[in-house]
Amino acid sequence: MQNAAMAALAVVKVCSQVYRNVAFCVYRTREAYFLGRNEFISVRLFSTHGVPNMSNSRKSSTLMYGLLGISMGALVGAGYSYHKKTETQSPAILNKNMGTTSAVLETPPDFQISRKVVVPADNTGLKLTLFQYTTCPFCCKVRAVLDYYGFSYNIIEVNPVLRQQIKWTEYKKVPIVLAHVDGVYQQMNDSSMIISALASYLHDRNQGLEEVVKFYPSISFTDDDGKLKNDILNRYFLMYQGNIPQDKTKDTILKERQWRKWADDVLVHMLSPNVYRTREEALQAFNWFSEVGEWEKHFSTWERYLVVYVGAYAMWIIGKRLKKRHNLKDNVRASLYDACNHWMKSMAKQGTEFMGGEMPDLSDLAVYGVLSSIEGCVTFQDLLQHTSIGKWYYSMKQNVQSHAGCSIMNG
Ligand SMILES: N[C@@H](CCC(=O)N[C@@H](CS)C(=O)NCC(=O)O)C(=O)O
Repeated sequence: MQNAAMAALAVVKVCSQVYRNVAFCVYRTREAYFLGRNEFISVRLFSTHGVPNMSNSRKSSTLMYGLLGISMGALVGAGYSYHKKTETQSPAILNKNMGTTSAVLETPPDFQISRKVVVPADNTGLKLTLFQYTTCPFCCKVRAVLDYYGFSYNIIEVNPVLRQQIKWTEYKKVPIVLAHVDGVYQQMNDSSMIISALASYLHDRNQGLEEVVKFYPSISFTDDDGKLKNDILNRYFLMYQGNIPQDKTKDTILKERQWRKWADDVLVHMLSPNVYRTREEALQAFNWFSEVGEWEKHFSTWERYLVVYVGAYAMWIIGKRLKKRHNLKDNVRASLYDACNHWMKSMAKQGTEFMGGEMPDLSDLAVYGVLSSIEGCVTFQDLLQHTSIGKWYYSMKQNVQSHAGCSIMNG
């Protein structure tokens, strides 16, 4: 924006200068012409005062041309800046049709399964595989949903430094989920899309998962800095296909969507600056990640030390940048407490145990999932001490671990 304004200003200046010069030349030529022929015409043409005085006439006509020049310059400048603006905006959306739908694999990538979660109630036959970092908040969110509804799934722990386990895919983030449908493997990227697709599928299994996934295309576009981005714009929408569940209203659907988005856009950004607040806390956090992610089992010793020590130091530095980028308070804990108090107060206002009412909804699962990613960190202990979120959190944990939402598996 600043560049466009500077360019417009420069063009206005140049144009008005050129116009002044051109106007002056035209004036001189016309002056010479009319002086030779008919002074009256010359004066009438260039002076509105009708005083047959050459110096007045010259001044006013210069003024007029100056003004004309400035307005033309401004016009050209505005046109130029509009052109520059539209020039960078026009190729913003790069997809020709509907965006890119998630990939389908004939054979699954061959990696050692880190852990198997088996829930006998799962009758979907989807044989889900989750590629994850154990303590990534987005992966924790997906696990919270899978566990709550009672899906069986395999976990493949991805090495956060070498990331060999996701070399097979162009999408370079975790979580990724593969689902076995009709003899092939449907890939799903992005935690919120995975959750929306699976929840939509559970709501109405007549729409096959491969069909549901097609409702979440990835759109490619260039952002304001000209960087290529991919985004699933409707990732928080559930595909009810006009068949809204009985216990939902338009308002509760909207509220669930907004809080899910809040979990991703606000709450998640509180974590790193808090967890990596000091070097000691960063190291403590990484040691807990290593323990809970069983890095000793999955990675070689040198890989583990590399991740723990280099990771902790790097994140301590990055945490400070993230604090600024996301406008956290100087005391970063206060921002985290504020966010959690906001969540708790909204629930108290509703007078229900969960944001979803009597039972958790996807927003409860999202907020719980995000917070569970720091459960073993000093930050989480501080959070329990300084806010009243503990009761809701442990109630959520109990519901998730007992697969309290699994009744949906049977219709
Ligand atoms: N919008 C994505 C964000 C996923 C994400 O940023 N994941 C991080 C891990 S927490 C990641 O994989 N970053 C790339 C990397 O580690 O190289 C989602 O909701 O799944």
